[in-house]
Amino acid sequence: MQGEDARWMRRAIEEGKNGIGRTSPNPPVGAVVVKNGVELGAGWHRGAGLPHAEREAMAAVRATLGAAALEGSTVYVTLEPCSTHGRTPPCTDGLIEAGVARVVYAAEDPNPAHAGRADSLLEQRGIAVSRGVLAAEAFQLIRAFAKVQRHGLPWVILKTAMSLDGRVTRPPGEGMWLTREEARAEVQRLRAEVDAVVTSGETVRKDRPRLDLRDPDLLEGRLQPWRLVLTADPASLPMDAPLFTDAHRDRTLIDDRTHPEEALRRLAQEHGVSAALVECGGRLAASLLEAGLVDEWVAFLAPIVGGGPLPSVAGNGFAEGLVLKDPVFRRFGPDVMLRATVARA
Ligand code: AOF
Ligand code: ZN
Repeated sequence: MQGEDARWMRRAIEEGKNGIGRTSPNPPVGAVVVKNGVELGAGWHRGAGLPHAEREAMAAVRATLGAAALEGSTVYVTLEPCSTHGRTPPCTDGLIEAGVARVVYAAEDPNPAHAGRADSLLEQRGIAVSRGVLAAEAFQLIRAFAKVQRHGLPWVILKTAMSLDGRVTRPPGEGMWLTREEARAEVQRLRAEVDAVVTSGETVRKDRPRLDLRDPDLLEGRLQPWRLVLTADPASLPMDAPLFTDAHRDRTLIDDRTHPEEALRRLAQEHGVSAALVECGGRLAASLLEAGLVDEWVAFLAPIVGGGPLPSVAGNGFAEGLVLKDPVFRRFGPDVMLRATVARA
């Protein structure tokens, strides 16, 4: 039974991954309906205001096999089913009405409106409940949502790139890119994972970046990310730069660089941002690390000698007590990427 449960939960997690970068302020969630060892249907939460994963999975079963097929089935869902009305009706009611026999979920809902309520509501109606199956894996799906629920701040991914001599520039006349197309395609995928891209006024002045999604496949079912420029001197921003003039300029925000925590808090509270990607120069990178605002670090290393004065992280003492956990290395063309979560020792 336990091996079976883990197997189906893995399947539900795979479904849930479809929602990454699409569901904020809600979490990505996946669900699978199983009966007699056979998958009857699966679904994932497509966005805030749309049906939750377990309702999507049950709807898939109704559409192909009819409502009666749900009776006596087991529903695997990566997150504890919700139990109060939000934008949508409670999933506990949906599961009860469908006549399912058993509900297996992975992670507890960090939203206090739902946390810890599903078990007794379902059990009172004769539905067996198992919780915690693959909870750690499923938590990876909701870590950004959990950060906002617990701290009111988005999950922040810092992206840096540097040459072998730790610089962010190339010799004069060689162009501005350190990394090649393969690594830059990965940065596009990173932008698709998040709801906002954060940069500094300095970077906007120097690089005039677009900080948007270019690939129509990545844009499918997603909005362009918010773009937040942190600056102490808004008057010095080049208002003819793409961020302020392109088709989604209404999703560009300017905030006070001297209070980055407040700016990030506003992103979460006012713009529904669960995850943000920081793409900036060394000074802002260092100040966010020093302020303990970074949750994950994606560092690219390019096999060139840059020269020039600018290191990819330019600060003092930021490394005190910082540990990088669960590092993953990957190669993109000639470049190398290290991705790890940032924790305090
Ligand atoms: C679930 N299944 O697929 C998701 C859940 O405003 P609503 O109705 O969309 O409710 C949002 C809350 O529901 C959200 O804060 C989180 O606690 C939970 N998300 N719950 O049972 C799902 N996405
Ligand atoms: Zn729900």
